[in-house]
Amino acid sequence: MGLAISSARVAASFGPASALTAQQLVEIYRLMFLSRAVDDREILLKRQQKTFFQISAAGHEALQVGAALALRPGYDWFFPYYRDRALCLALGVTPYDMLLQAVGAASDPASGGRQMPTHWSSRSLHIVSTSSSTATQLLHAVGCAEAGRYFSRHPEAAEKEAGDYRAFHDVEFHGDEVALACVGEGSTSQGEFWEALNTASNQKLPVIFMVEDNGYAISVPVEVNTPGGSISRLVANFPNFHFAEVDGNDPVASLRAFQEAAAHCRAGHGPALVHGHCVRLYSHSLSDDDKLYRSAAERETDALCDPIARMRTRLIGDGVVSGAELDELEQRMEREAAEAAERALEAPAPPVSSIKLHVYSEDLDPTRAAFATEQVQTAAVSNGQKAAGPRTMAELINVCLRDEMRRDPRIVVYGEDVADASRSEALAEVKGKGGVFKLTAGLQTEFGSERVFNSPLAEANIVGRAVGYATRGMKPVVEIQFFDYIWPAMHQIHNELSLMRWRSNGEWPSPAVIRVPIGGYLTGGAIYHSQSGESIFTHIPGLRVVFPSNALDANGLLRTAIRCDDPVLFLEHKRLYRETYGRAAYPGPEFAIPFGKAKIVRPGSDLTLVTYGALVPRALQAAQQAQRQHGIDTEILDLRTLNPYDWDSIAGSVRKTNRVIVAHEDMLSWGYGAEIAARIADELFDELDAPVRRIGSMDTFVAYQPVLEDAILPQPDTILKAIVELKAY
Ligand SMILES: Cc1ncc(C[n+]2csc(CCOP(=O)(O)OP(=O)(O)O)c2C)c(N)n1
Ligand SMILES: [Mg+2]
Repeated sequence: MGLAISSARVAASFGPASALTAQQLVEIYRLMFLSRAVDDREILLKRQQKTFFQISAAGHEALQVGAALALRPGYDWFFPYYRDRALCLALGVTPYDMLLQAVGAASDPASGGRQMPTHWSSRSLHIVSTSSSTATQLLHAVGCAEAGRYFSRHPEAAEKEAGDYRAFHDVEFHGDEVALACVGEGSTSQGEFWEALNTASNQKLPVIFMVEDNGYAISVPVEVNTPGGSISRLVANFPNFHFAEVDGNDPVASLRAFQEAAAHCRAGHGPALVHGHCVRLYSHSLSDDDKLYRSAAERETDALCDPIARMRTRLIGDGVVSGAELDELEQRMEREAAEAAERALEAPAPPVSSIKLHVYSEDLDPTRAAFATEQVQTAAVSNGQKAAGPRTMAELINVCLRDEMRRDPRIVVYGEDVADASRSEALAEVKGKGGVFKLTAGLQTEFGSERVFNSPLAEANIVGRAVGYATRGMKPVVEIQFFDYIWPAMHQIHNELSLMRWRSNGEWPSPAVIRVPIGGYLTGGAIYHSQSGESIFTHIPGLRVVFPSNALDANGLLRTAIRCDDPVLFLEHKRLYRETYGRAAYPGPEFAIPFGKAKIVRPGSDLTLVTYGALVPRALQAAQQAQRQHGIDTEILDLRTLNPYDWDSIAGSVRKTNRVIVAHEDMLSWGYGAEIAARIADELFDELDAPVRRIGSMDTFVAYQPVLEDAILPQPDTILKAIVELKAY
């Protein structure tokens, strides 16, 4: 036969796997072979020290090509992992694109030279930026599928809005698109795998999980990761799933398995899991040597299963194509890989000046004056709120959520216990829960269960899905019930949420808001309901961190957090939720406060006290005593946002008073104050008449017994003592 084969994919015209044309069969072979040729070319470059890392798809090509050809690039959504070269080639990523990433070129379309090779991303193909973390991407696929379903039911939510993040997020949806989530068999041990299956199953989401089972996770064989050795057996009881186990060395069987899986998902029956058995023909990566832990016999057995050799034999044996024609095709693919490498090696590296680009949004700066809106008091009445009177921080946060949800249909609110009642029959007769602190009370009742709902008790699930929602242009405003339990979500916050924009060179922003009750002074809160730790999060580039001390600031800063285009950690001090201190009248639905603007809550001339959160009212108490008892006039600066923070206001105040204390509730050592104090010492040394002082809690945990809690956390007396000592220095 004549081979009319181009290097471009033969479109999305693959019919049923049972009726493939000769040309389609050869196209499958071409994609598999091209993937191997690019791998081998990259290995050569790495050995020549022209690239810096290599990991291959060798042995996985058949399964991956089968998956890709069952789906539609730019229509369906793809969450690949690092071994998915053949998948991405078949979706439309070119060998040149791949080699640009291998050499770390500025023009690498996936990351601009920021990520290792095979860390895929393409907006036009709907390949969402992938990290090196195993299994995090599965929860993104779940959130992505939820968002697609939401838009198809609420198409009006896709409309653009000039005044906020929506201006920069185009929405695409069709109603029957699926999300493909890929993972190795070893990585199914990660909790995030099970958390993703949980929600996909419960919500009947159109997600296909592809488990690429090559029997090894680096050097660890499958039976160590998977009890009984078969992930298919372990997952078999998840409701609503379509399950398939397939010979992943056979591309036609794989294609059939994925076509059936896609049909199940597109029909709205729920998710699917395709467990493909394949082989890892090379070591884990070029940094690994599998001869150190695999027997020669085992490696030889795997080599005999090489899906490319098998497909070649089959095509020739079935008379689809001659050996000579395949020889010619193979040479052409090798040439294509070699030429792509040659061109990529000439591509310039990114300039050093580009490093800081895309850490945060360049489009929408949350420090800008546009976020400093006027109070619109009249709106309070038209918005159906009670007559203006002092409202607690808890109330004004709840009201802000309600106002923003009315304004922006892309907002969803979820977390543990945040719904009024998950069972709709109960909702008719009960008042509703609305969060353990009642911050989300009434939201489900007003906005319905599609926009306000309970998550499983799994913090990585909450944040991972938020990344997926944000991928599609939605605005998840999620709650972690207590700061003390944020740690299971830390992987998603640090490696995914905060990094998406930078690692994809600006292609995939992830502007979710995470609201978190934080802090102690609860009298009995003890170790697991009193934690602070904000500096751990201000140490993460890409993440905005907000920490209001009063009702009005909480309202205005939460509005900015929701409207801006960066991920925000919004810390709410539990002790301040219902305090008399800091109550305020409802400021209206447009009241916003820009990030990075500290507030002078008490002007003074003798010394500066830089603080935030629950230490603001305690510092005020101490400052009043210092004035009364010692005649010391303390200026108190409430930072309000910790990243960004208002250096200009700190510097201005220190220049005026020449003495400064930085005070926070969190532990002293390595705390937030260490950075501020170091910068003051560095940049304002000449302005200082005394050393920079810091106040924080003891370097321990917070105990249950109130006598101990009082001693551990900084009190007004602690602050007063420091003020008096510093003034006398
Ligand atoms: C969360 C996390 N832990 C550890 C690693 C290091 N690591 C990279 S790949 C890998 C093995 C993965 O095995 P498997 O899921 O079977 O995929 P395979 O590489 O075999 O395709 C490990 C431990 C990582 N990247 N991410
Ligand atoms: Mg594996």
